[in-house]
Amino acid sequence: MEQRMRRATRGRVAALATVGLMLATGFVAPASPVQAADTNLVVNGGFEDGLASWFVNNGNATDGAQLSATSDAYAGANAALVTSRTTTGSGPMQDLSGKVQAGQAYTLTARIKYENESGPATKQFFATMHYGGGTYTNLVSVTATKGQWTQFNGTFTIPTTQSVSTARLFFETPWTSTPSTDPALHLMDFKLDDVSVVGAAPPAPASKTIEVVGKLPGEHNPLIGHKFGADGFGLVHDGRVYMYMTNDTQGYAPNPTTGVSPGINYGDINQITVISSEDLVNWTDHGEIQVAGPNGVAPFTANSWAPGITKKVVNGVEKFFLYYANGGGSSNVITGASPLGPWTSERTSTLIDGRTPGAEAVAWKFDPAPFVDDGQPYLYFGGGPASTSMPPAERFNNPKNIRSIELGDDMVSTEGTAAVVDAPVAFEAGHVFKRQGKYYFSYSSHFGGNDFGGSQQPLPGYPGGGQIGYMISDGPMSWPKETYAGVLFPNQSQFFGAGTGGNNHQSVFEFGGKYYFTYHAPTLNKRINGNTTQGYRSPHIQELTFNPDGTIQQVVGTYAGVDQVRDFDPYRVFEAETFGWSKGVATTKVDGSSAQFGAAAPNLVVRDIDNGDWTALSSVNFGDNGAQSLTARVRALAAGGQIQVRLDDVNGPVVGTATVDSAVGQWAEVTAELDGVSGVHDVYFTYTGPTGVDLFEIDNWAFAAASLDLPVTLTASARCVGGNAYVAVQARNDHDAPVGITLETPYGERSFTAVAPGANAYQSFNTRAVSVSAGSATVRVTGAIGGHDVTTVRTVQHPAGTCGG
Ligand SMILES: [Ca+2]
Ligand SMILES: [Ca+2]
Ligand SMILES: [Ca+2]
Repeated sequence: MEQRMRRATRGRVAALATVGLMLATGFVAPASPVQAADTNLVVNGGFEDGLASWFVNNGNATDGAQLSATSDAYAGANAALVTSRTTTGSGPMQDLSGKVQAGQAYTLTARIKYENESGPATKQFFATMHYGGGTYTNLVSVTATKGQWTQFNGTFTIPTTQSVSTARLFFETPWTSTPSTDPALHLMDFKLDDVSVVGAAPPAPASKTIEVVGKLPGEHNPLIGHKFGADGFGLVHDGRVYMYMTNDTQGYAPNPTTGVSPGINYGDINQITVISSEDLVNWTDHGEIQVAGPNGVAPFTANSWAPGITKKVVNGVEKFFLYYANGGGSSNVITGASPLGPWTSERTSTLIDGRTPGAEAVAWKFDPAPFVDDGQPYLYFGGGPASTSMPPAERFNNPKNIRSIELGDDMVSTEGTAAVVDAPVAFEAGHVFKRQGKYYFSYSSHFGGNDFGGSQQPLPGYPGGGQIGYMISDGPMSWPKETYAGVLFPNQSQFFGAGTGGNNHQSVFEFGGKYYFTYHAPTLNKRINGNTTQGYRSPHIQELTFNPDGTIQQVVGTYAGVDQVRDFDPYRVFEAETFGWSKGVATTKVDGSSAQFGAAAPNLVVRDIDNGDWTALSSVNFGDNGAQSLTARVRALAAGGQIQVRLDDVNGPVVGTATVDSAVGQWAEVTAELDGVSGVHDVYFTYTGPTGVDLFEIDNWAFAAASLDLPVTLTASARCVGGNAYVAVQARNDHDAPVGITLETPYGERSFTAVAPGANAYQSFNTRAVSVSAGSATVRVTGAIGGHDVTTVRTVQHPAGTCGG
């Protein structure tokens, strides 16, 4: 079937190639769109980097050959040699997907040579494009003479209707279904050199930037509106909450025209997204950890879903252990020196897999959630279809598919045998926290179906599909079904409506004396695409409250979310990738460390800033004395950009403007003088400039407080007492609160504490000489202004003085 398609395609292609040649010879050259851009799309076309970027066509299962480098080159030191060809299509291939474009014309050149003694005196060769499936198009052909380098040199135009999502260029001999009947004629070895495909530059990758306001001003869910994140797991460390999430944005690929992405493919995901906050409303984007895959921290794993994290002191060093699902089959852990890394792998194979004692019957050995109880670490994991050895009703109600196991003191090994967590209607997402001596296990329930014994009745009180149930126990490894306590959170679609159903995954953390519940919902996906969502999930948080008997009050999902737990402090350097709300921007990791989080932490910048885009901070406390200026570290990308500072609304009054007039392409600091900014406000940074271009990127911000000086009135004099000259210094406290005052002279110093408003500090210093030259005294005033500790240092001059002789 496939081969017949190939044959049918060939005739059509020859005609197209002819059209291409007409274009190239100038018949309609003035209209040709391609001649302006001379970009060679082929990498390593001269094989001077060996076989890098080349492989053997494997479009059909029967295709096969050996590819090697040869020093018998047309040019340079190397060419490619293909031997052991099994089909006529078996030849050197390079992937041009994402580079060539429909409707564009390209010029293809290459040099080819064959030499087999038993072969024909001349032989036709094709340069062919495989567009995926059974679609092959011959682009350019040449008839070579045995033993001589012969040049491919032609032009081809890709039809406007051709899908180019797959486009793989290769070299072959003319097709026949039975090449083995005459291998000398059909399957000869050949050499290839100097391959180029020149034409329009590759299109820029489609933008992933979320253009809608995904988190509405005033609302606190979803936590972020500029990217997705699922399976959030909260960690509290050093006054901040860190959220680790499955990077749902990784495979997000909105169609540039429709704005709709293909549905989420978990197989694409091998990164974990990290955000953090000290107030639960303004979140800093720390980017992604490349956990799995060939370039990952743990390259022996392929995926990184559903992270769980904890910290523990091991051998005197505090470390952070980030567990994750390597797809459904196993779980693993990487180690961080801080919540933001750097990350290393202490293992060379997965932590939880088919070898884990007690986990043999668990279908999906995933969703690992760590819990440390007074230094003893545990891991909860598992889920998926119930064992078919159980009766259908039991498979449905008590599938016994989740496990608990002790971790070793090193946190990267297990000890003993995993024990069953008999969670009713369990599916995935086990998690444990402890409160007032009781252990709480929460989990996500299954959706029924054949994996759970078909259509069955849940037992009274047991969860429905896709809900978060929980159990309360006296021990971290003791979870009989009798510890089941109810549904802690119904399916998110109950609160967020059409398009927001599906799986869920939760965690619980304690912060500032309150408990918080994390879950996900495709609410940002819904804001982008309406009720037909594609499965891209966003992190949410609600407060978790308890009844007097320790049971949990069922959580209600809201866009309002949780209260901001503290005002934002603007008087420091803080990352621009921190915001409560945003519109139209994206972030990207850059080289170098974070000005706010230190040398070991990654640094991001805000990018894709167009005219009209904005970012905002919630509840910024400028204090009574107010702010004097804003400094931004920016990289101009166009002339004429500005940063406007507004209060309380995206259309609020502009209280300061920074003109981004620094050199294009260079990082620089720009400053806005601020007028009348004091007290607590939401702050909107609105971006303006020419339309149609990215204006600038922003790395970090710093507000400067209005200058803080303690008011004081100083006087100094010289006097004569008993034949000695004295220097007298007086300082009056003009502040509205008590201050400390120190008077310093070459003849001694004196300190006064708690000098009341309007009161004086006074001291007459004996010079122990009959005269004193004119000089100065230093006065040091310490106090507080608007909650800030302030020291003001002033000097005061005194005249010369002589005791009369
Ligand atoms: Ca070469
Ligand atoms: Ca933008
Ligand atoms: Ca930054």
